[in-house]
This record gives sequence, structure tokens and C-alpha cells, in this order.
Amino acid sequence: MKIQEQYIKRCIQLAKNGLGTTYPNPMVGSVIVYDGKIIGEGWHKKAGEPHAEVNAINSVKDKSLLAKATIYVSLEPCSHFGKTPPCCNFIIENKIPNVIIGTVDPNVKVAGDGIKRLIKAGINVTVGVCEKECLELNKRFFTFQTKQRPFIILKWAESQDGFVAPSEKIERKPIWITNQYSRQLVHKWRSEEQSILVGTQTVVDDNPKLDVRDWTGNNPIRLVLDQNNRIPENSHILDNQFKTIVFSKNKDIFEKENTIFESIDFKKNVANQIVSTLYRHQIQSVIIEGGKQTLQTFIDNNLWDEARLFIGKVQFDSGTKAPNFTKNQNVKLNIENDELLISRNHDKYNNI
Ligand code: AOF
Ligand code: ZN
Repeated sequence: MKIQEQYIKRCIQLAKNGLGTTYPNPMVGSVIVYDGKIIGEGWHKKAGEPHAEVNAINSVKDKSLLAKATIYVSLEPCSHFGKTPPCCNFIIENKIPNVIIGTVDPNVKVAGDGIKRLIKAGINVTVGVCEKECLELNKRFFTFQTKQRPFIILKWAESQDGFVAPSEKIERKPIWITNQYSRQLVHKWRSEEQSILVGTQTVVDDNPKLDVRDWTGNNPIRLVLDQNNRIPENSHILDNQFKTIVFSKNKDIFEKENTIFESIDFKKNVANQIVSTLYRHQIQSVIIEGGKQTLQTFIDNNLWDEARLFIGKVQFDSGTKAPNFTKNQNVKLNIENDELLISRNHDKYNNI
């Protein structure tokens, strides 16, 4: 591995210390290298607090070394006044002659402007070291910024023979396709996303809690479709325990502190209306856990980024067929550990 890649990988490691606390900002890490040694490190901890580069520069004991050093950062240094002043100014003021960047910041307030300013100040700038990894690190933030919608993950479990549920005549009570470990993994996944969506039938049939009880972490905001107010009032999803958004035809009267209603037109494109509502709520990611119809709606509208499939050992012979990807979708298959992960190419991020 090239030395520059090693340092950017260290930036990514540092950035991950901010997992779960930087929202709505991205996770960013930075290291400062002089004479083949790391002399400073930092990461962005929390929105409103200093950015990664500022923390890295401030951690350097002998500031006179900065004039001969190289700063590595996983994301382009910002050039705007947000909650904090521009990082590129701080780099210029500290006379750091070399800047190596993982990827461009897609935020329209930055979007290459930080790089331009550094170059204008006479700094040597390299962009695109371990770019793929840096994009993956902040895939939710990047999608939100570039597509004005959340990052969308589809999740389902299917039987060996491709059914998500057996025929009603065979069995009505829920049947587990996956084992306890994959169920725990699903709770981990839920804790990593800002929201979780299910359709009406899933709530009516399974009365899911959609929480992370088998994992330590945050419960995502629950989202549910309820066109005709079919969801029973005593469903777990309406228990007001944590934030829930119900998409229905009209705003309902029993809106509570944690349960809000968003009206959408079910005669128009439902998937589009959901994602634009989530964008309005500043929700950067959603995991869609069913049912089949809801998942298929997002696939048919080409509104998804990653699909995570469990294929169980059980055979159903008949029942509800698993969702189908459409022919023109660019589906890339990755097998990671035990899980079958189908994720789309991230080439789309290169256009920022
Ligand atoms: C960096 N380094 O560590 C981060 C950056 O409101 P502010 O001032 O915190 O600015 C937030 C924006 O700054 C955020 O949307 C993203 O574009 C960029 N984040 N930039 O140079 C960092 N976290
Ligand atoms: Zn910054």
C-alpha cells in the first residue's frame, strides 16, 4: 500500500470515532505528517464543534513543524462559514505546504471551493486518495447532499426457494427464515440508520416494534404507510415510545408528541413523496424492512442504494415471492461474512 493511502486510511479510522455523533455533519479524520512521522491527529466529534483538521492542527505540540508538514484529511477542507470558520483558512494561516484529500465535499457550500482556495494560496494539493473508502464512510451524507434524498437500504429475508412468506393456507403465524444471529445483525443495522420504513400490511400482520432491543444503540425513527387508517390504535408502532411518522391520506386527529402524521397523495408516486418528506425532515438514511409491496415500490422507482438479503435454509414451496430487481438496475454482488449483501456501484458519487 502506498504511504499516502496508509495515512488516509488512518484518517478514516479516526473519522469513525465520530460514528453516531457528527450528524448532520459527515465523519471526518485528519493526520499531520512530518519527516515520516505522525505529529498530529484529529477528528470531527460533533456538529457545532471544530472540524477534523482544526483538531489535528491543534494537537501538534511544535507548531513550527507545520511549515514543513503534510496534512491528510478524508474530506475536502471546508471553505464556508457554517457553525465553525473555514478549515482551508486555518490550514493557510498555519502555513502547511501540502494537503492530501480523500474526496471532494459534495456540500454545495464547499464542492471544490476549499481545494481551489488552497491551490490559490500556493499549497500542493492532491485529491482522490482512497476515494472509494472515503465515499463509503459517508455514503449517507453524500447521497443526502447530492441526490436530495436519504440513503436507502432495502432489507428482506427469503426462503431457499425465493419466498418472503409461505402461503396463508400453510401457516399464518410469523415464520423465522433467519437465525438469531442474523436477527441481532438486523438490530445493529437498524441502530446505524436514522429511520426504518414498513408498509401497512406488515404492521397489521406482525405488529413489529421496529426497535433495537437486541443491540445497544439508537432506535431509528419509525415510518409507516397507512393509506386507509387500517393500523390498529394499539399497535406497537403507535405507542408513542419514540419518534414515528405515519404517512396517510389525511392528517389524523390523534397526533401525539412522538407520533406525527404526514399526508401524501396515494394516487401519485408514493416512494417519491416519502423520500422528499424525509429530505424535508433532514433524515439522511432509511432502512426499508418490508413488506414485499413496499420494497418492490422502491425498486420499481429505482429509489434504492443498497439491498441486504438473507437467504434462509427453509423451503416454502409456495407463498409471497421475494421482491425482484428490475433489469436495468446496476446490481453488484458482494458476499460479506455470512450475509448476502447486494449493493449498487458507488460510481455515481464521482460526478460531484
Ligand atoms: C471539514 N472538516 O471535519 C467536517 C467538514 O456547520 P459547520 O461549520 O460544522 O460545517 C458543516 C459542513 O462542513 C458539513 O456539511 C460539511 O460540508 C463540512 N464538514 N468539513 O473541513 C470536517 N466535518
Ligand atoms: Zn471544515
